[in-house]
Amino acid sequence: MSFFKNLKEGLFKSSKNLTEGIAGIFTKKKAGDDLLNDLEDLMIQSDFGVSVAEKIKKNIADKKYTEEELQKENFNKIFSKEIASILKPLEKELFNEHTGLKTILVCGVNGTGKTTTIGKICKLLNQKNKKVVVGAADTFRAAAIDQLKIWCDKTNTPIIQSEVGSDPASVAFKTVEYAKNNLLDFCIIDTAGRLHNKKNLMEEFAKIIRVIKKIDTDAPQESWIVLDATTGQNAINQIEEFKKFTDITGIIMTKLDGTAKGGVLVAIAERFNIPIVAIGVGEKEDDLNQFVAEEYSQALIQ
Ligand SMILES: Nc1nc2c(ncn2[C@@H]2O[C@H](COP(=O)(O)OP(=O)(O)O)[C@@H](O)[C@H]2O)c(=O)[nH]1
Ligand SMILES: [Mg+2]
Repeated sequence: MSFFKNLKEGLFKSSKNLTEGIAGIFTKKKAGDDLLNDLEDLMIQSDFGVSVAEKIKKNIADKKYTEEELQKENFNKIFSKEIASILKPLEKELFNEHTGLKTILVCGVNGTGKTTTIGKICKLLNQKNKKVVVGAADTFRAAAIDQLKIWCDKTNTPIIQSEVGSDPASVAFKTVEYAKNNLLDFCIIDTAGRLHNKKNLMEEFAKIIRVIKKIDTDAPQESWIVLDATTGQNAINQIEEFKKFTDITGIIMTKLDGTAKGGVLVAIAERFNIPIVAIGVGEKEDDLNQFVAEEYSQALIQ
């Protein structure tokens, strides 16, 4: 499997940015504090966030490397290890073993990649011979339902849908009901790109959760938020809003292929302590990777 290669390609923009940035720091032949201050600046520019940048700077300083150890050749490795150590506790299996039905509610604002990601997940589950149903609870646009239907057809996944404008909570209810009656393994619910500043939309989101609990009191077992890496720090506000309605149990960050600021994932992980379940590095069906801290850090700093 070319998993790692693909990830390196997917994170190319970010890794180029960081690698060049680090090379730039070293051309100035700086050592010690100067070097670490420059690294901190580079990290902040690359959306790692001030808190992560400070933490990594301090961690490296505390280790009291000799000038020799802090040579350019070793530096990438030292830096990438520090990033991995922040991310490691946030690793989470995309599909850990479970018994019974697992309902996954997929949330996030418009255009972050929810529907595409669900399609990719269906393909993975199909390969694992898992029994899945998908609910088209984004009923606001016909195109949203059609788009999900295309993915489901491609992956032989049953879909529960209703006409445009119908109640999303009712679609979600029927989907969980179908999953329960047919003894399925997974029930995945696609939701509308709820603008978090439109209160009525958020209320509908809360209603979906209320209604599916009538069938399964433990549902949703997972609430995953899909975040678009190219929106940078804005993703932080999105988590804050959705957290008010559901316990977010996982983050999926998409479009990491489209940004040079892949550090934003580290900023978010550190800030919220929410596990990262997967990362999207392209539009195609195979462009979804399980999140592994070391692999991500190594791909980020090559
Ligand atoms: N480059 C890239 N594009 C993506 C990725 N994930 C989704 N997209 C694209 O983002 C756009 C919005 O995706 P969609 O799934 O419709 O978002 P939704 O509104 O959250 O359901 C589509 O053009 C997708 O092809 C990704 O990981 N990388
Ligand atoms: Mg969608």
